[in-house]
Amino acid sequence: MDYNNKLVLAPMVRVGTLPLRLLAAEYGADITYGEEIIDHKLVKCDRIVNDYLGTIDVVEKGTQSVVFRTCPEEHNRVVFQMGTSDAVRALKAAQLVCNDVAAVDINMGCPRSFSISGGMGAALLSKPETIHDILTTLKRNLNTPVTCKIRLLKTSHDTVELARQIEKTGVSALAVHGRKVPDRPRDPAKWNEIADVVAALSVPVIANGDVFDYEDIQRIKNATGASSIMVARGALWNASVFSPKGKLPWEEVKKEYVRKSILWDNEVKSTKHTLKEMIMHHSCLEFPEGKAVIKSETLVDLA
Ligand code: FMN
Repeated sequence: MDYNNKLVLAPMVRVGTLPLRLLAAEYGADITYGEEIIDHKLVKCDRIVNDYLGTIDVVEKGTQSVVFRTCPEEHNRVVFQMGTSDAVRALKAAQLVCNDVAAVDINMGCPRSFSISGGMGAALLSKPETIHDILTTLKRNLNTPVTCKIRLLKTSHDTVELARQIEKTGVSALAVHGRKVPDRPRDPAKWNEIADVVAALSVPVIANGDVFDYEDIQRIKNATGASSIMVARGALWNASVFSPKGKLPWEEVKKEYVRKSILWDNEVKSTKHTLKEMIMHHSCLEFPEGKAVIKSETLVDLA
């Protein structure tokens, strides 16, 4: 996969399922990440061809819950993001999905206590040997491109050092979220520190943080020197952020999102969560629409 000059939908838990990925791509995203899925969960799953929907489903044994759903239309642009702390388990998990996706990405930025306590996400940032093990094991054994996504370390020097070590493992690209582990989402992303990584590496760096409008894409490109840009909240709130024609009214995007959720039989929890996030940003959950979404139990209720 070519990682230059691309607009990228960021990985987002509960949000980045098939309907949002397809919607973002329709509006102009070139690469679309799925939500992070933990390797422990994946190794308990089966890969099932769903002839009815025309999808490939990764389904948890026993519960039959769909952990990941993809379709041939997105095969060349969907990135499977995994949470892991162990090379052998990561490989076993990745082998289940690697032929159905364009790349496998390892999350090295998640600051939630669940990830950190399991040695995953941002916990990996202070374990360069484990990073090396995981990435080289995946690289050696998969034919699918391998990438990872990091946060900034305490100093720019430390981030660049780690990024150089990651580059040596043979990853196809590195996404850098321009915040440090203790930073909150409202803290401004440090585009200047992403620029230091871009300047030091030959491998494509995907810059991430604080892109909310199409114009911000050029601003972050100028500030970081990165040619590929990743968008999370901007796309959650209005997936048409990727459109060079400018954003569509969010109500229109929301309707299309619900339509796609029904077409692809998206998990209710995911559609509900995503709609709540959209409504909280643009309107208010206390209004009748918000209350109705909160009460909904099925996709039909949500529609
Ligand atoms: N980052 C990951 O690497 N994996 C995830 O699964 C993930 N889930 C997220 C879920 C939500 C709802 C949000 C808002 C962010 C999530 N992130 C995750 C972080 C984003 O990918 C991104 O790095 C961060 O939000 C900064 O980008 P932004 O300023 O465009 O929002």
